[in-house]
Amino acid sequence: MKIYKISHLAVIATLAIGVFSCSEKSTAQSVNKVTLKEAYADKFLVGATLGASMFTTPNHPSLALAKENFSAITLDNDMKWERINPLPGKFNFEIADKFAQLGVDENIATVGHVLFWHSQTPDWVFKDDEGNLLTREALLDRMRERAKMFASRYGDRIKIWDVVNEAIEDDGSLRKSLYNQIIGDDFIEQAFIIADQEMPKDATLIYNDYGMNRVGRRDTVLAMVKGFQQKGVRIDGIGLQGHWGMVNPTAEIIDTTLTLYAATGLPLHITELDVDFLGRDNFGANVDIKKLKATPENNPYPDGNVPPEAEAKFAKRYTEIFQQFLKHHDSIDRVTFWGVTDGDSWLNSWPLEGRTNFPLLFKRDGSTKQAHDNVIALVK
Ligand code: 9MR
Repeated sequence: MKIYKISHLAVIATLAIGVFSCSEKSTAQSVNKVTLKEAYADKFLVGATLGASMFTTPNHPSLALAKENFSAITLDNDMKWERINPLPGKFNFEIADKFAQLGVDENIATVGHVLFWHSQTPDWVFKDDEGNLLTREALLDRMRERAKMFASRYGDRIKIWDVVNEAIEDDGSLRKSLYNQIIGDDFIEQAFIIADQEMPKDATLIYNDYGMNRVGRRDTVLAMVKGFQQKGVRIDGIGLQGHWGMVNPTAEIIDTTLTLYAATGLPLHITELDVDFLGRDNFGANVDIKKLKATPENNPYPDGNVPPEAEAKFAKRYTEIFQQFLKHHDSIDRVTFWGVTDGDSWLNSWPLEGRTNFPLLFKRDGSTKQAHDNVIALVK
């Protein structure tokens, strides 16, 4: 059992004490409603992603909601290479420091996102002083420096790491990123070897990707994990992002997908869950897709008022998703939502700029949706 599971148990203990000792002082929400982290405490961690503004805006409401409702947190952007280390030798640790400390102060598991990703990585990372692409060895050295930096600054506090993100295409081929171009087809393996050597031994090292149910990607990931296990290359978890639609992937496909990944013996992490209420089933979560325009057809509720029938449909979709997570809870260590409230979600500006989307369990005003209550009712 990983260390973050111990803090998970602490959540249950704190709860038990809380019920007897301080119910009068608790907020209305915690008296009347079981929170997500409480409801799922003996199943898996329930997480949410936090953004920089939650740390820089005094009393940001999403931060308070995160503390109250979630047992794991991830930073959406501020540990990415372009943010934390935009130029050689220049580091911005302010937000990541606050994030890591929040985890300690609130006894919330923290996730390091992300060591190596082709996106949001500055050009200088791949080039030498003359602007030429680095050699394989020079890039591997640069990656090692980054792993060392994270390990020395956060290794004692952040115990779950997305080591490589989105390196495999839908059809199962390796993404032709600069990492792949410079290092070669063993880029993912080299990244995990570096992470194993540099990150603490009690950290959970994860391969993370979207569309993990797509047969091409799925079979490549399964073969890769099997290969790592046979060769003794350390990998500690499989991350399924979960940027899903209102219909796809179906419950049946989620079931099959979780069954197949669980058969590797590695714990599964649902790392970036949201349901695209407005529809995007054909776009996946590929950040390279060109941005389109919002129209009244694809942005039907700009004032935020969702009709009850649509709210009920959304609740039903989350219910079927969590039914699958519960069915597979022995294999799942964490389910993290990509954002706290609808207002925080990246889906308000992707793939269409300026939409009012509704992908999460908390409304813009912080109140809970029927979907939230349904998800909790499943474990009562
Ligand atoms: O949530 C992030 C958003 O604020 C950024 O604009 C976007 C840029 O690519 O990245 C988002 O997070 C992504 C995550 O790091 C990796 N998986 C897909 C997520 C949504 O794009």
